[in-house]
Amino acid sequence: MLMMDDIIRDGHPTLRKVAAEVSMPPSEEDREILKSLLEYVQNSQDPELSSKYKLRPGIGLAAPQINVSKRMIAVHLLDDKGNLISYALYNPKIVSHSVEKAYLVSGEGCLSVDENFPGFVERFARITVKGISLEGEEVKLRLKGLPAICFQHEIDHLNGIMFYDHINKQDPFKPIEGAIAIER
Ligand code: K1U
Ligand code: NI
Repeated sequence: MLMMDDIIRDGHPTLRKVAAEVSMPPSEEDREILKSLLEYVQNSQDPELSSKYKLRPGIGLAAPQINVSKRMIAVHLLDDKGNLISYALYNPKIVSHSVEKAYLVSGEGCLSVDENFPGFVERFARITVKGISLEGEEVKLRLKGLPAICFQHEIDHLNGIMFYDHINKQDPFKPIEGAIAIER
């Protein structure tokens, strides 16, 4: 079971690397790593487990955040209609995206960043993601709202990009032309 101490923090070189593709079929070790990412986000949202093990709640986690530079992510959250969006994917890829942009009004946080970085993080409003599930099936997801933002945050981790890289340094709350403001 992953703990907060397993999560590397900002400044660690692995967070700035481009992660390697996972070869298919995955090894038993890679399967265990991917399962552990999903288990962390699920446990961290359970009030009893998060308090017992001092887990910072998260809605997603990427393998580089546990110092494994391989293309694996887990996402576990409710969409705006209350549907559970829960996926653990190997080699996730954004295959298409909207021209329209979106951002979270409250900004973003990161389990690998202890500091607060206020500001708007520009994202695509809608994305289509392809990847391979834990069961080895190819999945194709059409996402918008918070799930789309979360997948972009996690896929950025696979490319060595941190959320604050997208914040305007001179004017962190500069309005983003034509973008959808997402409240949560
Ligand atoms: O990748 C990570 O560090 C996890 C991060 C993902 C994320 C944050 C903000 C926007 C998109 C993706 C987090 O989960 S930070 C915690 C968080 O946002 C949250 C936790 C519990 C409930 C609701 C939100
Ligand atoms: Ni993060």
